[in-house]
Amino acid sequence: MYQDTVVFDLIRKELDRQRNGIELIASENFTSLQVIQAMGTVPTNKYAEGYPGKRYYGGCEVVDEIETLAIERLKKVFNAGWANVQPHSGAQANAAVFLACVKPGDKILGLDLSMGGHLTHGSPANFSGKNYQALFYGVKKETGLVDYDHLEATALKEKPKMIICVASAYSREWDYKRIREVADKIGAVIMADIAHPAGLIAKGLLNDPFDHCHIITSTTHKTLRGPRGGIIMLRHDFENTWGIKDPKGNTRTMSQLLDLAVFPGTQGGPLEHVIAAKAISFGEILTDDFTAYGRQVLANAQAMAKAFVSRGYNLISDGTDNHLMLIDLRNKNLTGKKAQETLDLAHITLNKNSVPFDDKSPFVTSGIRVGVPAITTRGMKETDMETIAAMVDKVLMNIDDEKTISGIKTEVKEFMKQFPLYPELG
Ligand code: DSN
Repeated sequence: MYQDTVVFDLIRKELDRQRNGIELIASENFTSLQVIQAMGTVPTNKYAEGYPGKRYYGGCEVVDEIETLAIERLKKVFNAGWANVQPHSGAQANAAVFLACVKPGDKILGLDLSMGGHLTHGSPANFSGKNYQALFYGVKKETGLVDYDHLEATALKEKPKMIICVASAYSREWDYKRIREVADKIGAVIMADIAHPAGLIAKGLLNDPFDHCHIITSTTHKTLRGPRGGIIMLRHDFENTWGIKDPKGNTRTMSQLLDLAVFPGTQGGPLEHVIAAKAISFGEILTDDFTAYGRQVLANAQAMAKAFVSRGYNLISDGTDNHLMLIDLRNKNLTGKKAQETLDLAHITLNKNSVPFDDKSPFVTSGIRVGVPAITTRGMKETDMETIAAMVDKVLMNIDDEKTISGIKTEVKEFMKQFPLYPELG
């Protein structure tokens, strides 16, 4: 039989890259080995369009058990009343919510992408900006904090059908209660896309959006530390109070609408091997070890922020409440693009990021986003944040000095030996 060595060699190369580098991309993490193993298993062979007990194919009795387990564990993780674990990604989860809650041409209100929002929250380049009338709120220039007054004024004037909150490059807490008060004044539904802080919310380490926001979506691979994928949840199964009916004119509960919007609305067969891996990661989140992990993420983020501030870096909003920070490099006379590309050479990975009111394009940017979930999984503590900030600073302050950068690359490799990754894989 044909045995592919080329692809497996590349996978091995990627393992080495992950092992030897410092991963500061705020949306990445390292799953447990059992999560990885589950993804390479036989449920990948199974078609299971539908939901447990209501499938369009025979032979689904085992994957029904897997998917039911994933749903029940996820509900327990977030004290949710209902969950759908089938979305292939966060974007797919959000697409399903749009399909269930708003009609093409309806107004939606989300955080501007250039202020920390997400593509699927109304960006003109995305389905959410192409099919709907996207309006945006932002952050205040002086503080870097969400401008809730602007959000409220825009909502009252424009009456969007849906308000979207939580972000991909925002380091502060959210006032979900205030957003709900606004939404209630205009009868809007709130979608909280908690992809970034989900793992911290799950452990009660950040404000809980579930009682204030009608629908919660997330990815499973960021702070939740599971396989790449998406989820949708409700704590309360809201009746349809937004005038949405099914094609036959029947009023449905929100959970029924969302299930239909995932399948058959936006997806076909679910990835049951990934759902198996999701179930495993949800089991891991329910343990005390994950609580300790979440606490360490917060402690590391504080230590990292302090280490950058002490070196003269400007943090948007002057700090962080969660797992990430956004650094404005303009006072260092650097672009985000140059910083990202040069740090890559030293095997320190992060991403360039627009800062609020950026004067540079999204391809260049004035900032970088730094996150600690992945390095915390590697076992790092507060003192290691100081070491990493010092290495990042050395690269950025010697941006065209190849010798210094290559020296840091060697230091990074040596440093990472203390934090083994998947030693079982040899
Ligand atoms: N691309 C993700 C991030 O980096 O935040 C969001 O989907």
